[in-house]
Amino acid sequence: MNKAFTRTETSSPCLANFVDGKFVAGGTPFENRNPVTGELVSMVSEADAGVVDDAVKAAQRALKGPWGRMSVQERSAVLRKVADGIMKRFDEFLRAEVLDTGKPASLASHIDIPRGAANFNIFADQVLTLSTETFQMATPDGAGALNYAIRVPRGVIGVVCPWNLPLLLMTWKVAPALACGNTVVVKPSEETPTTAALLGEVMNEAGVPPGVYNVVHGFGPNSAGEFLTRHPDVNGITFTGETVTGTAIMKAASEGVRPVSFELGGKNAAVVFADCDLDKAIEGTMRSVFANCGQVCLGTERVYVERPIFDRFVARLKEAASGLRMGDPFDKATTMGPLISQEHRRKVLSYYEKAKAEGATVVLGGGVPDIDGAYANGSFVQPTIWTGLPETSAVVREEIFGPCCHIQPFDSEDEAVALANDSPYGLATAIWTENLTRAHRVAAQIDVGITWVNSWFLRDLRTPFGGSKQSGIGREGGVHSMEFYTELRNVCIKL
Ligand code: NAD
Ligand code: 6OD
Repeated sequence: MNKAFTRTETSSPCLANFVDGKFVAGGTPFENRNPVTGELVSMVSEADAGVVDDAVKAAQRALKGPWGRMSVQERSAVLRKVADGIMKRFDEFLRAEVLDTGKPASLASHIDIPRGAANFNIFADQVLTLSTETFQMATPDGAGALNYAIRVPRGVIGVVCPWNLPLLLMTWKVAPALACGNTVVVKPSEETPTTAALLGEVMNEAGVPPGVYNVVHGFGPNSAGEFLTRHPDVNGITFTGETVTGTAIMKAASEGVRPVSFELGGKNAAVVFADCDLDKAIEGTMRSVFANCGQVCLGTERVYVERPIFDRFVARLKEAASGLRMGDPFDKATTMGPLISQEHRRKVLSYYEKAKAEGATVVLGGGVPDIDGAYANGSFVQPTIWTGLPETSAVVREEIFGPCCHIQPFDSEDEAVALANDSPYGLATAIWTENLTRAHRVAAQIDVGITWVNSWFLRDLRTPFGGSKQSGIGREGGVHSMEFYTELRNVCIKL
């Protein structure tokens, strides 16, 4: 049986690597634990250097097999079948994502899983309309020459993914890479390996040839992540994760001068003007701070509010955040899950302690919730709001990646822009104002890749997505993804 989970009568289920269309065991299995209860979800087979090498070799072979000979139309049709395959097994993907991440099923069922499928459909469309360029040039003999560019796949793409939106972020890379005719070796996060492996079953069902999509499980340094990114036959690397990991991967990619596409960390600001629609600003900021327990790269951790509405805004956000409910992710009443792991909880709580030590006013939360019973071993933390910290505080400058924000007043538009820009990161911002002239003016001045006005995480998948400064290299989405996953070759014809 070619299934993601292998099981013997005596052992717990073990999630396998997916290489050349088959599920294969690797080295020593590691544990995947549910962050809601701390219980074992499954064992996961860690790919050793040999398994990673097998996966890369299979991906190289597949470039020259039926995949490499398929027309763009055929590839596009196969990708649509992959999207259909995810939707057919929606409940299975949903359960796997919820068990791995602990996020509420209500969230994963309207974001993670449908977007996993949508990513295949959008790039199946996109590849059909991809164009290149032609230039006619004069030559001394008067006959001229014609230049035209053709697009070719880059080859084998190493795809290294984080744990916060596992299926969504992985397919956001895999779908355009495959649409362009590449093959991939995916290294999902060690925290959330299941949906990447399940997708292997869907790939087989959809008729994706063996070796086109491969999955290797494991960790970063001295494990599958490093083996993959250092592998000389990987032709390009796409990575989403922490900026510090991006730095390590960029060093690995420099051997052999391989191109990289990076979506990295953020310390995103929201700027709330006094003329905003306060109800909408509170609803949007609630999502941007607390959705996915604050573990969204685009999430807001710094909120700047114009002074006349500062006190009202703080009180309203506190009231709304007090209504968040933690518990069983499959219960519709649950609106906030745990952090991904006990290790991440220790990191977030260390910032909660720093905030107190640096003299923050703790408006809400600041610790661990009083949850007992089945969830006592979960990695829950309280939704937390601070005011009163200096802008130099580590809590205001560093990415925490938890359900928390610091709120600071401002007195002028220029001051708000300067505060928002005072960060080594530049991923996203949300501006709340009913004055559209101001919105355009401020949006143009904030040094980020993505600005929302009166909304947050409203996604058109054709638009450029990515970060400035230390938040990334390159843009994903629509044609921008295709730029990374293809190489342009110019053909010059002397007429
Ligand atoms: P992470 O950087 O710790 O891990 C990401 C992946 O890299 C994992 O699969 C990990 O095993 C692997 N890895 C770690 N070290 C490696 C190494 N030396 N070589 C190769 N692979 C290695 O990130 P995370 O904790 O999984 O995710 C959270 C981070 O991701 C946050 O910083 C968040 O802002 C960022 N993120 C950014 C975006 C974006 O679009 N900009 C989206 C989601 C998450
Ligand atoms: O919506 C997307 O395409 C995307 N890449 C979202 C990233 C969220 C980060 O946590």
